[in-house]
Amino acid sequence: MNLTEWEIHHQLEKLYESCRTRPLKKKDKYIIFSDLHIGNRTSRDDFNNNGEMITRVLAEYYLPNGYTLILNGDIEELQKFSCGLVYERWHDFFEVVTAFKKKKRLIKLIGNHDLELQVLQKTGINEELIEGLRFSWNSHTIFMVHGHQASGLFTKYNWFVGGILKYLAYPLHIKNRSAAHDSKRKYMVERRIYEFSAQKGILSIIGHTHRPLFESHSKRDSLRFSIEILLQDYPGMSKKEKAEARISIGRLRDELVNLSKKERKGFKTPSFYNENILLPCLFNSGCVIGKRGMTGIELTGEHISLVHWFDRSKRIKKYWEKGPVYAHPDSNIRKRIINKDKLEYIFNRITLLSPGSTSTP
Ligand SMILES: [Mn+2]
Repeated sequence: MNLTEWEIHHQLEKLYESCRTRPLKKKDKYIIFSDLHIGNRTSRDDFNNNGEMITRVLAEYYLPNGYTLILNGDIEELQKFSCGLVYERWHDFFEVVTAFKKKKRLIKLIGNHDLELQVLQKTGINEELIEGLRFSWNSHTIFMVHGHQASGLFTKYNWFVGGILKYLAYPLHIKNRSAAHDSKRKYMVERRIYEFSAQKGILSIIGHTHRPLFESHSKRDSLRFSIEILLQDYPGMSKKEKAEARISIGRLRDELVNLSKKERKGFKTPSFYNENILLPCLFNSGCVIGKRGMTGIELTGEHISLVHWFDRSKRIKKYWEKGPVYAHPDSNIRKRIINKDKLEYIFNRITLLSPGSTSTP
C-alpha cells in the first residue's frame, strides 16, 4: 500500500520544517555527491565503476581546494551488503571522508539504501547523520534531501524492501528494482519535489533517481535549450565567436542525436513537466556509479554547477573532451562542467516566474 499524495506532501513539509538551517556565504564551497552505493568491492559492487576515481578526486582536488563534502544519501549499499564489509573493503575511501570530517567539512545525509545507519550506533562519519538540510542564501532557501521521502512506497516499507533484497533477492542474484530502475517512480519523486519546491519558491537538490537535473531540466531539455540559445545569438557574433559556436553546436547536436538513439533502444528520459513555465527549482546530483563517470553538484555562494568526472582511458564519448575540460595532474581523470549558472539568476527566475509572485512586494 502506498502513501497518499497528501501524506507524502505532509511528510516533506515536516522534514523541511525540522531540518537545520545554515547560511551559504559568498566564499563557501560545497561539493555534493549522492548515490555511491558502496559495496563489497566484488564484481557485484556498483561502486567499482568510479570508487577509485572519487577517492582520488576527493583527496587531491576537493579536500585541498577547501570544499565541504556533502554526501546526499545512498552512500553505503546496506540493502545488499553488511556495514562492516563495506567499510573494510573501501577503507581508503572512508579514510578520505574522515579527513573531511576532521576538518569539520563533512555533511552526511541519509538515503533509503543506508537507512539502517539510523538505528546502528552512530560513530565516526555517521555521528551527525541528518535527513535534510537547509541553506539560507540572502532571503532565499536551498533545500537538500536524498529524495526517497517523496516516494510513498519506500518511506513506509523500506525495512521490508531492504530485508527482502539482502536476504532473498541478493543471494538469488535478482536485479535490484529500486527507484533508480523504475522510470515511472522516478518521475513521481521528481514531480513531487518539483511541485513542493515551486510552491515554496525554494531551490531543492536531491539524488535518489540517479538522473542528473539542472534547473529542473533533464539532459535532453538542457541540450535543446543550449542549442537554441546559441542559434539565437549566432547572427550577432564575431567571426571568432561564430567559429567557437559552430563547434559547440556540433558537439551538442551529436550528444542529442546519441541520446535519441539510446531512447529508441528503450531508455526513456522523458521531459515530464507539463507546465507552460518550468521553474528552475529542482536539481539532482545524479550518481557516482555510472559506467562513464560520475556526476556531482558544486555549490558556492555565487554559482551552482553540474559537473561530470570521467576517466579518459575508459570508453568515453569523443566530444566530451572537446569543450573546456579540467585535466587532473598525472592521471586520465578529467572534469567537465555540464551546466553552470549564477544563484542570483536562478532565484530571480524562481521568484519572478512563480504564480504567487505578483502578490508579493
Ligand atoms: Mn536512493
